Amino acid sequence: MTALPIDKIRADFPILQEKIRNKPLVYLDNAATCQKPNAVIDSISHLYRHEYSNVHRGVHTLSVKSTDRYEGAREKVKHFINAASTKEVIFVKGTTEAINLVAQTFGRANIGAGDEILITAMEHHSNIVPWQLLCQQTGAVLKVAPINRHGELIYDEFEKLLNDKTRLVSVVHMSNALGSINPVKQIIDAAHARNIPVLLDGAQAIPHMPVDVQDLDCDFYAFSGHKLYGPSGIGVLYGKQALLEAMPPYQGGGDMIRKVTFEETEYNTLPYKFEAGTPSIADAVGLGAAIDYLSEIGMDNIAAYEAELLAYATEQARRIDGLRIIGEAEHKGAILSFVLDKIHPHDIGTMLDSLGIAVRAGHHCAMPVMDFFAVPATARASFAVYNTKEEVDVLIEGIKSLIEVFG
Ligand code: C6P
Repeated sequence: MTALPIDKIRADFPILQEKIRNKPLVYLDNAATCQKPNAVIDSISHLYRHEYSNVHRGVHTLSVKSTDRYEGAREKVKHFINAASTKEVIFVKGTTEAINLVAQTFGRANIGAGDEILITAMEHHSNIVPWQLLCQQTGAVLKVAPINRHGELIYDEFEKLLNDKTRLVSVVHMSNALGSINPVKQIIDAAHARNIPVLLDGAQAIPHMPVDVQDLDCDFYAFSGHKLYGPSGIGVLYGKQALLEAMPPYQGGGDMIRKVTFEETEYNTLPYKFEAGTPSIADAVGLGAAIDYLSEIGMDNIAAYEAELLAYATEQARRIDGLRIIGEAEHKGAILSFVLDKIHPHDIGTMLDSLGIAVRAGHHCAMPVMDFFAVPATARASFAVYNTKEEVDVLIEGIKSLIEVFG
């Protein structure tokens, strides 16, 4: 296996020492949310204990300290995704809010009746419903590029759907239900050849691989802090500066204004134009700490380690009679979705929990994917940098034992 100091990494995550039902916790629900290292927990605690106040509002020492820490976190995000400027890094609640923001600002301003928005058949509901709402509001049409039985985008079909009416392409970078990694550079190049901007839903990709928004040349990139070993309640919308400048604000309130009279309001500059109200200050600081933590390990190292873990888990899972993997794309991130003959995924989840193993069972907020594969739900094991081959073995043994008892 790739040489990462896994014991040391595991020791950084206090929750991994917990016992669940008297068994050592095997946490394999990282795609839903992943656990937090001491560095993140301590950074939040330190802020609240020593440096906390509101940001951008006060001249007093604590407000200045909090502002520095909050803006410092923005700087860390900028470097992490290689944005050209901190003006392009908008703090939001998470991926869901980031996509809704684009739909209701860029979308309302640029997409009208008869225009088309192109997504794929493997999207999370967060990258479907905001566009359906926009279509209801504007008369635009949602187009869906199909996937194949491996869970891969059928690229040729995607390209055929690009046309003069397409105003935006919005695709998932890595699918949460299948693990498939989309050919996003190819998608962006094809869309840009027709002057169509592209949003990437990076909720699942960002914790598993290096992301360089300038290299990708995406127009928007959305992700959540809580899937990146940071706190919940914070996420990022990256947008190219020129696009963000041209977009109307999302919400009105404090901080997003420069001057207000009853007749007229002048909006603040970027990124504040899109950050109305008191932001999630401590959560942003925690996200900054998570980024420092991951940068020290190295995203390339994480990607290589998790690829080996996934390959090992897949090989073991394929040997189990009656287990069907849902999502076998050639390019895949560290997600193993599966179903078992005769045992409902919810029962798989409950029974594995009794062994201390946390997996997610359900439709994973991707009901169209479940419909496509004609399953009501799947069980999903999703891996993080702190997981081990030994934990994969525990999972595999757990699955075998429940097949023996209930299959
Ligand atoms: N997927 C999962 O268990 P939020 O909830 O805003 O942080 O992220 C939404 C979201 C958007 N896109 C993708 C690809 C996602 O995976 C998610 C969240 C979790 O798969 C919770 S449903």
